[in-house]
Amino acid sequence: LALKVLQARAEAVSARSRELVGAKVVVAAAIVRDGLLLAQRRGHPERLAGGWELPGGRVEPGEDDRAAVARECVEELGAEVVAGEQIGPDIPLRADHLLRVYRAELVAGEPRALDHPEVRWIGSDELDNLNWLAADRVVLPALHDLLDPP
Ligand code: 9L3
Ligand code: MG
Repeated sequence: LALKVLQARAEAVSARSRELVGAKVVVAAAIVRDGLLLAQRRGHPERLAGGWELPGGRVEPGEDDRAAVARECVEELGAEVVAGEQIGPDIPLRADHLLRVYRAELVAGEPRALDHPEVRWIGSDELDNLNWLAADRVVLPALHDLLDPP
């Protein structure tokens, strides 16, 4: 319990310091169903096209991280999810952005690629073979644990 309290406090402090330095948060969803993870191939922008990622996007001003995960999944996948625990560390992106990945449970709808060219359900044996964006690669160990609990 003490550990939980400390973790919650550390999180509150880091959220506050992000606000103070103006870092913007990008969230992504790790959606697992039947032992498979949903991955998305980006079509835009040009610089990232062809790279694979966990679906998601920028948190809007005043929006909660988990609300942003849910909104992005509706926009990009046409599916409803409930965001749970963060997976892996905060990952620095270009400039003043950081990426946070949340585990997300699919609650309604069948994910479809609405914003990008392709979504695919992948098994743990395929995880390392995709052309992941550099930032998303950071959570590969955590994704392996998610698909194949140690
Ligand atoms: N990004 C990286 N990995 C991800 C996501 C969802 C996003 N899993 C990066 C790509 C963009 C920026 O964050 O540079 C904003 O994402 P989006 O709003 O273009 O999806
Ligand atoms: Mg996006």
